[in-house]
Amino acid sequence: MVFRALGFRRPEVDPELADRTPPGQYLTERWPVLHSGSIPRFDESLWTLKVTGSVENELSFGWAEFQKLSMITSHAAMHCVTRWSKLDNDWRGVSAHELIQRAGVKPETAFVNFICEAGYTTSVPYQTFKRDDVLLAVSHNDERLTPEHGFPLRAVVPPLYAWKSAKWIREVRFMTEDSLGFWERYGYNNHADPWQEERFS
Ligand SMILES: Nc1nc2c(c(=O)[nH]1)N[C@H]1C(S)=C(S)[C@@H](COP(=O)(O)O)O[C@H]1N2
Ligand SMILES: [Mo]
Repeated sequence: MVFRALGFRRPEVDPELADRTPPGQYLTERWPVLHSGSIPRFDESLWTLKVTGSVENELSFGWAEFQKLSMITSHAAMHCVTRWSKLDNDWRGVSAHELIQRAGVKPETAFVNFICEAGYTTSVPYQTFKRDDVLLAVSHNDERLTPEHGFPLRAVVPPLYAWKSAKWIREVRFMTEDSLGFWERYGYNNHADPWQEERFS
């Protein structure tokens, strides 16, 4: 089948890999590129990351400023709804916790919207965003993100299908109610748990 020809492996060959691979997924060592639209150009003088919505302090970071925030590493798998999974990624970036603390997220917050270049959006429950492994990443496996993988900044939400890991993010908006994102409006499942195979709604 075509997946195997492209270097995708069935995880069943190795129980240890099978345990880490959600149902219906194939493993790849390469890193496929997947997105709608074209790769945005980065202009350091115009770029900002905004933190808005149900917070005590709305924030806006320039690129240099953002680099000075303390960073964490998150070791995680990546699962695309088109059935490829890439295990063992080391992401480095600013943790969700760091943004939550700096912005002072209000108690009524229930969802987090990621707003990206060219209008791409997606959202996650605040409960998920608060996890220790969620971050806004600037690098992958010790190398700065490449433009096709989200440079300068992407969200990484390991427990959910990868369309929730928004590339080229420009705003994190805390919300009291949910708002459907780009792929979710096309019928992708808004819960997006790969272990439950929540692919489409
Ligand atoms: N801005 C933006 N981010 C996006 C997407 C997109 O279309 N636009 N696609 C998502 C999907 S469906 C996947 S699988 C991952 C793929 O990330 P990668 O190209 O780095 O592998 O990016 C996600 N982030
Ligand atoms: Mo995807």
